[in-house]
Order: sequence, then structure tokens, then C-alpha cells
Amino acid sequence: MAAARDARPTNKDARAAIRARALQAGFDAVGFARPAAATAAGERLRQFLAEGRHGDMAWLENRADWRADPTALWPEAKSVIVCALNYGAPEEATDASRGVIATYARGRDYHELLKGKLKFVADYVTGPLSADVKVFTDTAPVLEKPLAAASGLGWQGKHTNLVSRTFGSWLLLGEIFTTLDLEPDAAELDACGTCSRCLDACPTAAFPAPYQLDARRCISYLTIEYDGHIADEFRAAIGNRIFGCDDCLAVCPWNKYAQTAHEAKLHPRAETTAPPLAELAALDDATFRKRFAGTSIKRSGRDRFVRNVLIAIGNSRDPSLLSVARARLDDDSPLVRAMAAWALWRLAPAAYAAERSARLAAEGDAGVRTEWSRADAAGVQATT
Ligand code: B12
Ligand code: SF4
Ligand code: SF4
Repeated sequence: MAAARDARPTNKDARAAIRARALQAGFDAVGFARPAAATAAGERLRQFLAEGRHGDMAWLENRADWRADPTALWPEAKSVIVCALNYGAPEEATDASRGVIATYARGRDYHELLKGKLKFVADYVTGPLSADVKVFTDTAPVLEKPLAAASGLGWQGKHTNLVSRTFGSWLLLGEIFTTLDLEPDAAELDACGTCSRCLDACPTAAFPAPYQLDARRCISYLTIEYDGHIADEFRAAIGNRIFGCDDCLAVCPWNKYAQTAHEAKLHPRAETTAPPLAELAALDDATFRKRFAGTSIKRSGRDRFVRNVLIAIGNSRDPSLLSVARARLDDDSPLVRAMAAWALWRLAPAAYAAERSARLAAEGDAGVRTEWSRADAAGVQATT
């Protein structure tokens, strides 16, 4: 009996071996938590949902019980191994005739990348350590940030994302739930102090209070998740952000410790680095899919993406983009037609006024008709 027990790795050895395996997989940070460590966050999730702050993300509601309580998700799990991948600091801002894509989305789609790495670590747990596992990242019904904070990888900053003392705001998260009983790490303490930079930086005032986000106002939600006509009040503030937003993350003082991603697959691709808006507005479904194959951008679909691009064109004040907006006025997608009309109004109010009545007579979509119903001729006008 004693010999058999001695052959099994000790808890300390198992933790060290898992950590080594995770680093070998390419993760930058690893921590251990109990599944029950994040249940307090579940109550906050319920409040968030009750106030409707999730907008149209019904999938956040669907499995709220599992999401709120990891012990209900898989009662047999004794530990959570939280793995984090650094995706590096963002690049410089670009000129208004080019789009800005959130840093996390500039390289390969992280979902598959993380899943592959998590499975590599999980194989070690199911193999030499003979335990059961379930692997989660992003789309699974898990509150990942509170678990990461409980495992000592960072704390949830006032912008609600995890902040790391070593990597700043730039970590992507994934978890391995396991039946293995692993000693947890100590939770990281909140080090935001009196700072409020992220709250002040938000272009759309999406934080009703520190540590709380109203996703309905967040540019990341509006440009990636939201499938409708983006409300007028947000369009100017969106600027040239065509997919996601990094503003609250980028201003965090803890980014002074940020490091470039060593995972080359996350490095920005040429087609996601300051892409010209004119090129993007001309994409059809096939060319969109081809251009963004293997990236997270492909998931949002062409229509939503070109809708965002037209908002950026409307904000550009670039007269050379007027013909680009015009070319989308007859697009098959109402989302695109609507924002083409808005862009025309912004860049050339007189041209918009000249087209209005003919367009209204021909347009069947209520959302697009609204865009052709402006009485004022203010726009922002292209500058020459
Ligand atoms: C839905 C979602 C979104 C939504 C809503 C974001 C949000 N903050 O909830 C939208 C589309 C807006 C979004 C945007 C982004 N997302 Co997102 N998103 C998710 C997802 C799928 C679920 C998050 C969730 O459950 N939200 C529900 C609410 C209730 O959670 P919460 O905001 O964390 O709420 C907490 C606080 O309010 C806090 N709280 C409330 N009151 C108080 C008071 C005190 C004192 C304290 C301490 C805390 C506190 O408690 C709540 C529970 O933890 C996760 C993946 C996952 N499965 O966890 C990725 C995830 C959070 N997203 C991620 C990323 C990278 C982003 C973006 C940076 C992408 C981009 N550049 O555009 C932005 C950041 C915007 C922002 N400031 O949050 C990463 C974050 C990694 C990290 N370092 O934290 C995750 C973890 C994905 C991943 N696997 O890496 N996202
Ligand atoms: S991601 Fe952008 S829009 Fe969303 S909360 Fe942060 S700064 Fe505001
Ligand atoms: S910017 Fe300031 S308040 Fe916001 S997360 Fe970073 S340290 Fe906290």
C-alpha cells in the first residue's frame, strides 16, 4: 500500500508538473482555484442580467445557473486550473481612413488556439495523473474572470477585466476543471486603488459604476455581438473602431509591465493592421471570409462588419470615401444600407438630401427608412 501511495505524485508535485506542462504548451501564467471560489460573482451576474445589461446576448442568460456557480456546472470537479495567454500590447492609433481592430482579434482566432493548448495540459491530467477533466474557454458557461482572480492570476479591475501585475490588461483566459484535488493559490488583491483611468477613457460611458459594465453601451458589444442597427448616440463615439475596443484596457497603468505576445499566432496579421476602410467596405461574403479566415473577425459575419466599416467611414471626414459609401446604398443587407445612408449624410449632407425622397419611396426596410428620414442637414461634412 505504502509503495503504491508513494508512486503517485504529491499535491505539490502535481501542481508543479501541471504548471510546467502549461508553460510548455505556451501559456504565460497558471493558477489553481476551487470551483466554489467564484460563487460570490454569481450573484453579481444575476444582477447584471436582471438589469438587462447583457443586451441581446441571450446565451448569457440561458445557462445562468451553471455560469453563476461552477460547482453546479460539474459537481465532481474539485479544482480549476486557470491558464492565461498574453496577447501583448496594442499598436498605435491609425488615421481616420483606416480601421482599428481590437488587439485580441488581430491574429489567429484565440478560441481554437487556447483550446489546443488546454487539451495538451489536460492530457497530462487524464494520463499520468489519472483524473477526469473538462476544458473551457470563452464560450462555455463559466465566469472566467472571477475564477482567474481566485487563482491568483490578477484581479478584476474597475473596467471589469482581469488585470495582471505581470502582463497588465492583456491576458486571454481558459480553464481546466478537474476531479483532482489540487491545493488552491491565494486570490490576488485588488490594486486599482484610487485610479479611475479606464472609467474616464470609455468613449460611450459604458460603466454605470466602477467594476460594472453595461454591455449595451460597450463598443465591443455593439461592433461584435450586436446584430441590429447601432443606435445613433453611439456612432460618432465609435470613431474608426470597426471590431472591438481596447480603450479602457489600454489606459491601465499596470500595462507598464505588459510584454509582447510570444505566441506568434496571436501577432497582428497584415490584413488586420490598420486596414483601409475603402477596401473593407467593398468586401462581399466570399472575400470577407477569405480575408479573415482563421481570425475571430470571421465569426461576426460580413454584414455586421461592413456596417461597422460604414460607421467609421461616416466618422472619417475623408471625401475620398464618399463614393465608397455611395456604392453600398443598394447593398442586399439592411444593416449595410442603413449605415451607408448615415455615412452619406455625415460626409455630404447636400447629396444625402438630394437622394432622400427617391430612396424613401424605394426602401422597404423600416430601419433603413429611418436613416433616410433625417430632417436636419448637419452631418459632419467631409473636409477637403
Ligand atoms: C460576455 C462577454 C463580453 C461582453 C460583456 C463584457 C463584460 N464585462 O461582461 C462584451 C461583448 C461587452 C465583451 C467585451 C470584451 N471582452 Co469579453 N467576454 C465575455 C464573456 C463571454 C462572459 C463575461 C461575463 O460573464 N459577463 C457577465 C458580467 C456579469 O461579468 P463581469 O463584467 O465580469 O461582472 C463582474 C463585475 O461586474 C464584478 N463586480 C460587480 N460589482 C462589483 C463590485 C466590486 C467591488 C468588485 C470587485 C467586482 C464587482 O462582478 C461581476 C462578476 O464577476 C467572457 C468569457 C467568459 N466565459 O467569462 C469574455 C471575456 C471576459 N472577454 C474578454 C475580452 C478580452 C474582452 C474585450 C477586451 C474584447 C475587446 N477588446 O473588444 C472586451 C472588454 C470590454 C470590457 N471592459 O469588459 C476576455 C477577458 C480577459 C481578461 N483579461 O479579463 C474574456 C475572459 C474572454 C477570454 N476567455 O479571455 N465581452
Ligand atoms: S471596451 Fe471600449 S466601449 Fe467597452 S467599456 Fe471599454 S472603453 Fe468602453
Ligand atoms: S485603469 Fe486604473 S482603475 Fe482601471 S483597471 Fe487599471 S488600475 Fe484599475
